[in-house]
Amino acid sequence: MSYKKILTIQDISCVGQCSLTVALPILSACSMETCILPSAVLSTHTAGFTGFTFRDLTDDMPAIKEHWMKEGISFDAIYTGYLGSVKQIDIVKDIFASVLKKGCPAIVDPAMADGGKLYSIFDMTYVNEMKTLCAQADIILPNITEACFLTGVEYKETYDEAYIEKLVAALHAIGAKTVVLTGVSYSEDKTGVLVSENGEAKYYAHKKIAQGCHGTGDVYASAFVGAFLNGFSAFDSAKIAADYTVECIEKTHGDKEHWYGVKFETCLGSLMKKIGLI
Ligand code: PXL
Repeated sequence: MSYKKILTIQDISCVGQCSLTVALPILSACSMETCILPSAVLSTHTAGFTGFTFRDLTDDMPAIKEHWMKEGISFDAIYTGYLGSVKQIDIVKDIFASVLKKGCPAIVDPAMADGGKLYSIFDMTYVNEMKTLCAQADIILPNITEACFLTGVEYKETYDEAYIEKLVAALHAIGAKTVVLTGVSYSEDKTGVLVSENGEAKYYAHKKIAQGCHGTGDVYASAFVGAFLNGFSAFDSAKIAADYTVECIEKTHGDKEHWYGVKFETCLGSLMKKIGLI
């Protein structure tokens, strides 16, 4: 496998184990050059902390891209997560068009919602703009809440396979090519991921750990991207990322002080083994 150069665009939450502080170490462990474009700098993430600072970096992004273009810098993949503003979504589309190598994947995690609700800084204008970014992506990784916001399908806590089929069809209808839908659970003790591409859907179920954890969406997406760029299929990458995320939750579960993220660093060796890097 050749040495790849990936760009990931998401915020820096200085404390909280999410977004870039998760993506950068995980992708580096997956043996690729990881370049970053921070969308915003926050003192902490926004889920559970109050009074966080927020420095929007939207206005810096076009000049950063222009400089890369002047230097002839381009990427083998671009992976986006939490973005700081509606305007940034347009800038990201321009970045896809100008510095992503031809035929290389644009991977979008529409990180904006969970548990039936949008994260605190987002509104429907942001959702509608995110829909247009997902339409340009090769792979999207929404959870069920995000999928419902993107498609207008009603959010449900309990559902059957027909509901998930309808949700996935609606995601493809907005233009998404490969859909990796996370948090799909048909029973009390299991959850899983559904991968739909080329008219075929495959489901992988794994253990559900009762307590919900922050930051697991970013751990999951980063591990998925790491495996995918190492040559695994979307479905095998989804399985590797799921098993790794479960291990991270298990390492964290039970530590009441550590409510804001998962101890993903303690399992990086295991992820590297699953990918065949060690
Ligand atoms: O993707 C999770 C995430 C990332 N970044 C920030 C967040 C959250 C979740 O709340 O607040 C700033």
